[in-house]
Amino acid sequence: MKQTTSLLALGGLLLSLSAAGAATTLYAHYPLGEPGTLGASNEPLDAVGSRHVTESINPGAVTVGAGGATAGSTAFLDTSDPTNSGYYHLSNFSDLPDDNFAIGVYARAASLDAANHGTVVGTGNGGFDLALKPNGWAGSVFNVAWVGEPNGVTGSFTADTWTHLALVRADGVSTFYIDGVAQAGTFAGAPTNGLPHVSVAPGGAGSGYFDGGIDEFRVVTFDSGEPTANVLGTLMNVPEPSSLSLLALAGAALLRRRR
Ligand SMILES: [Ca+2]
Ligand SMILES: [Ca+2]
Repeated sequence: MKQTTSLLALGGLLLSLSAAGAATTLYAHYPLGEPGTLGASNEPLDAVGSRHVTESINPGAVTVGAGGATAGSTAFLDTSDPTNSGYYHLSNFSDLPDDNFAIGVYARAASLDAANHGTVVGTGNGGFDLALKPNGWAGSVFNVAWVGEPNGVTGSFTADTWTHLALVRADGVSTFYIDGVAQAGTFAGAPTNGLPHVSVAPGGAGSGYFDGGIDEFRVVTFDSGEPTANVLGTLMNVPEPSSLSLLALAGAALLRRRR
């Protein structure tokens, strides 16, 4: 009887966890390389809806790399050719809310050389921007303010190593995350979303084109008060750490009761 009660409790916990997870919603997902996820000129296609990124700059220099940044990915977009290449779309992020939303992407580059610096992904001029900059991986509200250390986080870059970058605006506060870890320095202003960018900064400009690997670009919205672990878990496509530890606790309780 005790075991039945425990199993019911565990079932209830699982239900509540899945309900909690539903409070983070995928707004767009660009797998970037798997069959059917790129357009005619390797344009990033949205797997959630139809927010495809269809305007291209020198797309002939962009290739598809085999293997991916995570277990859930088998291919990625490779912009490492020195040619300035990138993708954008004129308007299809205009209904992305400016609060309780987040963007995330995996990126890597061969070196921190200036030639590789540029926007990895972004949501427009005045929107969120994840980039490689002189100090390392960088978050900003483009042309408005850095989120975290200016010109990138010193020591955050390792050559040829996939790194997850995320910007989360939760209840008015924007924070830059590297591999799921919050970086010092937040920003309270509201981003202006509008135009998705991949491997090119809004407006282009000489140093705006990222040269490297780009994988699994996700954009999410979420409810006020949503645990950050759930938001990052969805962006990184890994189980939420909080859920895993809760499950471990529930499992331990069940085992204790069985003895
Ligand atoms: Ca991929
Ligand atoms: Ca390039």
